[in-house]
Amino acid sequence: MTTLLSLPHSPREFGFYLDGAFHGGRPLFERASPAHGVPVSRIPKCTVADLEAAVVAARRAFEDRRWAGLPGAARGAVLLRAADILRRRRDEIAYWEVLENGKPISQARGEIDHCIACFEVGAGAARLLHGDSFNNLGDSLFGMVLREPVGVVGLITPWNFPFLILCERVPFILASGCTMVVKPSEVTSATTLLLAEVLAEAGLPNGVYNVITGSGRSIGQALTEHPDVDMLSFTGSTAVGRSCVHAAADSNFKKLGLELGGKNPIIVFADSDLEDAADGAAFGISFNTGQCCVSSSRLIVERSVAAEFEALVAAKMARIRVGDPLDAATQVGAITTAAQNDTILGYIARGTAEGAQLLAGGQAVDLGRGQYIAPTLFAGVTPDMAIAREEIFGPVLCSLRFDTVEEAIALANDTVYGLAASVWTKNIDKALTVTRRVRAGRFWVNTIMAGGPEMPLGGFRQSGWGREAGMSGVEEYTQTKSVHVELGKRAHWVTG
Ligand code: TXE
Repeated sequence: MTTLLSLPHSPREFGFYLDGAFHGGRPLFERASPAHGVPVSRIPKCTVADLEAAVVAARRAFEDRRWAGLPGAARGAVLLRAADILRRRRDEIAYWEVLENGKPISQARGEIDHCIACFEVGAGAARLLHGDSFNNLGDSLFGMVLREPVGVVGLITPWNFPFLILCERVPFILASGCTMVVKPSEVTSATTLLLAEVLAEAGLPNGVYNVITGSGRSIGQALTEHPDVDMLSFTGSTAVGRSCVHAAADSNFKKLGLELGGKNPIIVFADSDLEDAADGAAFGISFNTGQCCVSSSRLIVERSVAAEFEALVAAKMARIRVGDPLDAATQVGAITTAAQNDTILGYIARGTAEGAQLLAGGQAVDLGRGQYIAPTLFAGVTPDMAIAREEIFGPVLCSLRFDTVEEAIALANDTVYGLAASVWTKNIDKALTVTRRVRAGRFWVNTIMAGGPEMPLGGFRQSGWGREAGMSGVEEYTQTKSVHVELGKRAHWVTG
């Protein structure tokens, strides 16, 4: 039996969050549910002056040490309380994630569970964060390496995992002692604002977490250029990532963390459990409708089993339940924006025009309202095709074939990206050789999309800079200070 949640009767109006209070009075942007086409939220279009005020509040909260000056245990306690409140509000936050993003409710609930874990790991990281010491500099010199928070962080998040990407960063930024100004995607701002309620109830001091909503071109750009923001963490397109690098260079050389695109390989050897691997391939590209930076979008399959394997994947794709994301039985929901929907359909048309063969999907799914695309598999793809090279960010899997391990590795590395990769084989030599030689920040062997916030996340090459989550995630928001202490009397330089 499945349950279908209902839509809100009218759109909810949200305020932006500045220095511990919600504010209104700005023109509103109305967001419609991409799955249903009805308005669900009204989000303020903040001004650059609002952003300015938020940076001032975050700066004040950082400099007076109301947060950074607390023991790590006290910061950890706030994060643990936030985890408890998220547990209590899990279904409500998941519901808003569905309304604005279009992802299935069962998936959204699972994501909130992951977010709770992020806060718990962040709480531990706050307590464990430490520097280093050098006891080997000779008897007269002692060295300490202090870890200090970077300062005011600007955080720009995308629409594909509005709450999850937020929570893979916020607890770690807070654990480090930094303060922040968050600019969520204009189409999925609600849950970032709900987190403000959660953090306030958990006891986070005012001014530490601020949310300024609005467009990327105005508010996002101003945040990247702001001279009083010490670090910027950006997740989104490679093009905007590049503009963040320019903006940092042209303003104050702010530190950058970037998580950008991917064109992630899933390598399947003939000796793997083909049923398992086919399920992994169908899941890896269909999860979140393929709007996922770590989606496994390039299938690289050993030629001797390729036809059999592609048929297995196509059959599984045909059985995936695409539907209303408020239905608990749905596995694949709506495409989040009309622009993204057009982009994906455009790539599907291009794949056909380039001569690839469509084995599954390949068209929009008509549910009477909203925008949906069927999980799609192209066979006969060659490395020069646009569908094999460019990030589609939709449920479109492209199959390429190989004969040798070296060829598989070369195909996997034939991309400007390096976010994630997956290899399927029962042979330990092949598994480890591929793992060592393929350039990607996250790797899965005989599984896909597995993991928790204990492990660092991030990309090689044009997929980004820096690492989020785990101890690496909290260290990312710190900088080290090397302290040299003279023990006893220093030998004088001026001797004449
Ligand atoms: O991303 P944008 P879009 C990829 C994916 C997708 C493509 C375009 O391939 O098809 O990007 O998506 C803010 N200065 N990914 O156009 O524009 C914006 O408001 C500062 C991969 O939606 O990069 C939002 O908050 N900020 C990806 C955020 O940047 C700006 C996730 C992301 O939007 C800005 C999303 C500017 N000039 C898309 N312009 C991943 N790595 O997971 C926009 N923004």
